[in-house]
Amino acid sequence: MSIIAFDLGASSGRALAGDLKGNRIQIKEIHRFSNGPIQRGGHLYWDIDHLFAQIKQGLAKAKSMGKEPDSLGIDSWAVDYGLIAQGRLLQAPYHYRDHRTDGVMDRVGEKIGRSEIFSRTGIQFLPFNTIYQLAAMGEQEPEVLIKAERFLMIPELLRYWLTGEMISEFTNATTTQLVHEATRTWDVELISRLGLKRSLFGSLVQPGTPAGRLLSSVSAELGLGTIPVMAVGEHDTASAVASVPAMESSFAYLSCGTWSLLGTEVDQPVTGRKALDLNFTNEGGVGGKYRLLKNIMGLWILQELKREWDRKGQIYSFEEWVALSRQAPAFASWINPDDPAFLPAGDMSVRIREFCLKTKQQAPEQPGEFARCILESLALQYRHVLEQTELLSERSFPGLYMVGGGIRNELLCQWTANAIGRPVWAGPIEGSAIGNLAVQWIGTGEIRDLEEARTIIRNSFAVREYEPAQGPQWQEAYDRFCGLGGM
Ligand code: LFR
Repeated sequence: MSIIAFDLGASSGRALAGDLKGNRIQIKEIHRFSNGPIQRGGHLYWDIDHLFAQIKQGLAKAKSMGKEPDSLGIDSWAVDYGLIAQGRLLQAPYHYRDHRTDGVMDRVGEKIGRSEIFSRTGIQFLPFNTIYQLAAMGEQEPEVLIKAERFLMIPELLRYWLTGEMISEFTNATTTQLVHEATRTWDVELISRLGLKRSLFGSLVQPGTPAGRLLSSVSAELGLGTIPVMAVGEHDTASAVASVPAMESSFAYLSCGTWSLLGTEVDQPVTGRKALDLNFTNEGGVGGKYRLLKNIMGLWILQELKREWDRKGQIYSFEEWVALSRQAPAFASWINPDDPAFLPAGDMSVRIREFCLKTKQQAPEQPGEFARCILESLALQYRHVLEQTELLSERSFPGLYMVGGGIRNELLCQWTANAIGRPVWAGPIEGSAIGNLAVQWIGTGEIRDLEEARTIIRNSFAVREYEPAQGPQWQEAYDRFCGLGGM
C-alpha cells in the first residue's frame, strides 16, 4: 500500500511514494519540478496554477508506475496564502519575499505592541509573517480583504482544489502569527484588533486528520479512484522536524534547505522576555509539540549568489560553488547571515561586500571567496543559535541532527560539526517528505505515534556522522565572529 507526499519548497517540489513494510519505510521519487517567484507589475507571486498542475502530474505518474496511492498529503513553505470568495481564488498568492510588507511589521508592532504579540502567539518577528502580509493588504488593497470570504494557506488551497473542502491545518497556521500559543487556535482578539474578519479563518485540524477525498472531476481527469487526502504537518519544517531520527526525547535539530531552521522540540512554548529578545519562535509541531527554533537565512544566500553569476553567464553548478569555496582561504571574512539585507532577491555579492567593508573586513572578490564567506558564516551562526537554544530551553545537547536537502553539502555538514565542536548526525535528505509520509501513517493508525515514527525512520535511512575537527581554529574564528560589528 503506497501513499504519496507532496513536498513543495521555495525552489523545487517533489512527490515521493512511500511504502511501509514492517518497521521499514521505502521511498521512491515519483516526480520533481521547479518552483520560483513570478514577477509581475513590480510584485512577486507564486505560480499556483503551475504547482497544482505539477501535483496532478505527480498523481498521474504514480498511477503509470503502478503506485496509485491510498492516501496523499501536501506540505509547503509557510506564511503564504490565497483568499477565496464564492469558491474562487481572488488573486495569485504573493511570494513572502515581495517588498509590499516593507515597514509593516514595525507599524503593527507599534499599534499592538511587540511584546503583546509575542506573548499571545509565541512566534518570532519576521517581516513576511502572514499577519504583516494581511496588514499590508489592508493598507494597499483593502477591497480584496473586503471581498474575501476565506483564508487558505498554500497546501490548504491546493488541497481545496483537489477535494473541494476548505480545511485549515494547525502547524502551518501557527506561522501566521495569528494563533494563540495556549489555546492552539486562532487568536480572535488579535484578529479583530488588526481589523480582519474572523470569518476568514476556519477551525484548525491537527496533523494526521482526514481532509476529504479527490473530487470526482479530478479523479476522472487522472483516471484514479477518489483517493483520501490527509492534513499532515503542512508546514514543511513541521514535517522535517517530525522526520528527525532521534531516539532521545530532547535533541537539537537543523532543517537545512533554502532556510536553516535550528532549535529543539518542547512540550510548552517558551515565551519569556529572553525568547522575545533573541527572536525565537514556538511554531506548532506534530504530535502536540512546539518547535522552539530560530530562522537562519540559510543556503538562500548562496543560491542567490549563484543566480547572480548565472545571469552574468558564468555558470557553475552548486557542487562547483562548494568546491570553489573549499579552495578559497579559510576564515578571511564573514557576514551575519541574518542581517535583513540578505532577505530580498538580487545582488548578493554587493550586499556581502558592503557588510564586510562596514565591519572592517576584507571583502571577497572571487566566487570561491564569496561562497566560503557564506558557508563559514552559516556554520558559525549555527553555533550561535544552538547555544541560544540551550539557554532558552535550559538543556544541553551532545550534537546536532541535520535533515533536508542542504545536507547534500558535505562541506557545510563538516564545518557545522567543527563550528559547534560536537558531532553532526545528517539524514534523511528528504526530511519533509518523509515526515509528511509518517504523519499519514500515524493518521491511518499504521504507526502509533511520533516516537515510533522516528524509530522507524532511524531504521530505514542512513544517518551520517561528522566528527568535529580543527577545534582551536574554529573556536578562535567563533570568538572573532561574535565580535564583528553588525551582529
Ligand atoms: C522553510 C520555511 C520556513 C519559513 C519559511 C518561509 O521552507 O517554511 O520554516 O519560515 O520557509 O515560509
